[in-house]
Amino acid sequence: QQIEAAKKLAAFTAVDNHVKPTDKFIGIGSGSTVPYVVDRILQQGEEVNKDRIFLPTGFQSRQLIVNGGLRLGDVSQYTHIDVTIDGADEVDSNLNCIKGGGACQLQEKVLAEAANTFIVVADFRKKSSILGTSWKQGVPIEVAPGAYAPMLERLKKMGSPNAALRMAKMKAGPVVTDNGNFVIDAPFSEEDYKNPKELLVKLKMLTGVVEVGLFCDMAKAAYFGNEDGSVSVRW
Ligand code: DER
Repeated sequence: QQIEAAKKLAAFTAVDNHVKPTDKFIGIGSGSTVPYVVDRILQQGEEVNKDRIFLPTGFQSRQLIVNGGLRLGDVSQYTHIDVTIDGADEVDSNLNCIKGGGACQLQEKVLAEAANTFIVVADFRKKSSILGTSWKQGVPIEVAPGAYAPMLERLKKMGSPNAALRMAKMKAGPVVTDNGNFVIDAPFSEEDYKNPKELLVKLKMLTGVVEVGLFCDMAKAAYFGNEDGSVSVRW
């Protein structure tokens, strides 16, 4: 429906604008918007895709590449890639993103950094001026299992009283990431979200942090599908 159409529009527009025939190494993000990215890349045809290598950002992303019959590559072998396209949970007016709703933010950030061009694709719900406006679940923090309890206490003292361990829905116990870690979701105040880079640095200093779902100064552009069938681009 409207949201799916918006995701598809953002993904198709981003691929058309940023996946050139000469691009050989392509990072594929995670979530429910990136399947449209793969669909659009497949529409570029076997001729151009047969010479490309696609790098995943997690198990779901790897499945998209394999199921699409595309060649899988690992960032440990291809450390400099042409373009990575990924979704986001929210994007502010300076292209800072909250990511990690799908608990894949470590590998997503690795692939975003390894790319010459990092592009975000999202539906209209993700387009905000300040982070925390639409995404209320908080900053996803991947944490080593042995450190989650003390980290929760630290987070509560540093401005996230509602920080919580992310519990699984179809499995007893917490969500476990592709890397075998837990996720803490830590909501912050608008004041904190106004300086996402500062918040990111503070969170990275917590003992046991594996990766923080704040992507600052990384995206080159963000494409949003709108309710009215138009697409907005933020540079
Ligand atoms: O976890 C992530 O960062 C993913 O990119 C995900 O949050 C994107 O969300 P989507 O399913 O709305 O595309």
